[in-house]
Amino acid sequence: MTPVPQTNLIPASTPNQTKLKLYGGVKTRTPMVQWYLEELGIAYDYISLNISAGENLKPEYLVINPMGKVPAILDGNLKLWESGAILLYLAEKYQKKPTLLDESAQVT
Ligand SMILES: N[C@@H](CCC(=O)N[C@@H](CS)C(=O)NCC(=O)O)C(=O)O
Repeated sequence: MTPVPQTNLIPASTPNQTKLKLYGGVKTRTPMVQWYLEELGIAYDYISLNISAGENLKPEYLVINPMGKVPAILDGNLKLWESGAILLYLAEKYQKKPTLLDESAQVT
């Protein structure tokens, strides 16, 4: 997937009309989330931050994740970080999470 340019980290258009945005970087935990998005077949834009250059600590990214870490997603108005939380959110949103507690415990 081709990364989109860094200039506008938050899309100018109405968030609800935009594709999910995945913010990540090389040699990070981003591929876990990217893999799951691909598995689910969800359209998304990948914004690759240069962690070595400190792009994750710039104010425009801290609006997405005040902790300055990747991965993070912007889904509509929702800003979410922590790879595990993102995976659970996606599983619940796309109804891939088991409803039975004992089954759910196997994947969480
Ligand atoms: N527990 C977090 C860890 C996030 C994290 O530490 N990300 C690293 C890359 S894997 C990061 O953003 N490092 C950049 C920095 O600390 O400046 C998760 O699973 O998402």
